[in-house]
Amino acid sequence: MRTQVGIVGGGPAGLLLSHLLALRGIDSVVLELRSREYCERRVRAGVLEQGTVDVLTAAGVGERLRREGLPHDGIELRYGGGTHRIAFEKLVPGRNITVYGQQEVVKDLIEARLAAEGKIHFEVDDVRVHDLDGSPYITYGDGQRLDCDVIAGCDGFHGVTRASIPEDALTTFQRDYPFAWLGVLARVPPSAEELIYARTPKGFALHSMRSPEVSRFYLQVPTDTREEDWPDERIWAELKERLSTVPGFTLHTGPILEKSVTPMRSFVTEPMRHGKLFLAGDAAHIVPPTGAKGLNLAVADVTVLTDALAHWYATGETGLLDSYSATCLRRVWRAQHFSWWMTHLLHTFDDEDAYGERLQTSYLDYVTSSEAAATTLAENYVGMALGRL
Ligand code: RFL
Ligand code: PHB
Repeated sequence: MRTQVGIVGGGPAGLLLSHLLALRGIDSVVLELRSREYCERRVRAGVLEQGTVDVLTAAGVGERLRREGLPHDGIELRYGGGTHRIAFEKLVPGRNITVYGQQEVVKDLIEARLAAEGKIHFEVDDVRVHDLDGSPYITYGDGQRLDCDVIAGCDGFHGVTRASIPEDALTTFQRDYPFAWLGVLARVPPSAEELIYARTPKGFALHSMRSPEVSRFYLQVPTDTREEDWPDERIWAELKERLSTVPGFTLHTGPILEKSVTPMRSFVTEPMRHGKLFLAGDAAHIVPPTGAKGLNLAVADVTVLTDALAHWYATGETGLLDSYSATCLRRVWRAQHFSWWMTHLLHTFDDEDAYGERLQTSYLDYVTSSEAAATTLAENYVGMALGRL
C-alpha cells in the first residue's frame, strides 16, 4: 500500500491531521492501535480554546460542537474561604473557551473521515517505522507495509514513533509532580455554571462539566493511589469538602459513570522532527491538565504541519517543513510554562513549607485583585491566537 502521509495514531492529532490534509487534496492513512469504540469512549479533555473551535469549524467538523458545546466566558478560582471570577469577556474581549468532550471531537472526526472515504485502520498492532532518512515506510500487523513520503507520529506519549528516533538525536525535558489526578464523570447536573478551580489545605479540586446532565470532577490524590481506594462515597465526601468552601454553594451528587487516575507530568521533545518523521501532539509533549492545554496543542501542531506539507507538495520548497518544529515549540513552551504555573499555584505539595504556601496565597491574591495579573491568566487560558505564537 502507498500513501502520501502515513499517520500513526488515531487520537485528535492524527484524525484531524488526516482530515485537514484531505481538504488540501493530500492523501493519508491512519493506523490506530485501539478499536473505534475504545477511541470514542476514552474520557479525557474538555476545554477547547477559541482557536481550536475556529480550526474545527473551518474544517467543517464544528456543527455538533456549535450545537452542543458550552461556551464559557470565565472561570472561578476558589481558595481561603472566598471565590473569585476571572472574567474573560472583560479581560480578553471577544475570546472565550468551549466545554466539549474530547471523545465528542474524536467521534465527529471519525465520522467525517469515514464519510469522505478516508482510510483509518483500527486495531492495528506491532506498528514500526523504517528508513526515516530515506524512503520511509511503516510495517504493521502480520507483514503489512505502507510506503509514504512522510510519517506523522501522532501516537501519544506511550507510542512507538518517538521511541524509534535514536536517543542522541533528541533532547527531552521533563518534570514529574508528586501527586496525580483522580478524574470522575457523574450523571448529575453541574453545580455551577462555570469551571471551579479550588485550592484547599486537603489538595486541589476541579469542578467541570460535559452537558446540562453530566458533570466532570478532578481531585488531587497521591501518586500511588488506586481507583479501588476511591469508592463513590469517599469521592463525594472529598469533593464536598474541597469545593463547598463558600457560603451558598451546594454540590449536587449522582451516579458515578467513570473514574480514572492520571499521573501529572510535563515533558517536551526537541526537535519535533527526525528526518521524514514529524511528531505532533502528546507524542512530542505532555502538560499537566491544570491549564487544559494538551488537546489544544495537538490541534495547533497539526494545523502547522498541514500548512507545511501543503506548501511542500505545491512548490517543492521545504522551508515550512524545516521550521515546523521551531514554530510549534514556541507555543508548546508557552503552554508548558502556563500549565506548570497553574499546577504550582493550585496544588498542595507534601514538602511545602509554610513559606511556599504563603507565596501561593500571595500570588492567588494578586491574580484575583490585579487586572494585569488576571489578564495574564485569562490570555493564556483562552489561548494565544495562532498567528501570535
Ligand atoms: P492521544 O489522544 O493520546 O492519541 C494517540 C493515539 O495513538 C494511539 N496509539 C497507537 N496507534 C498505533 N500504534 C501504536 N503503537 C500506538 N500507540 C498509541 C492511541 O491509541 C491513541 O488513539 O494523543 P493526541 O492525539 O496527541 O491528543 C492529545 C490529547 O489526547 C491530550 O493532550 C489531552 O487529552 C490532554 N488533556 C486536556 N487537554 C486539553 O486541551 N484540555 C483539557 O481540558 C484536558 N484535560 C487531558 C485532560 C488529559 C487527561 N488525561 C487523561 C491524560 C484531562 C485528563 C484527565
Ligand atoms: C475537563 O473538563 O476535563 C477539564 C477541564 C479543565 C481542566 C482539565 C480538564 O483544566
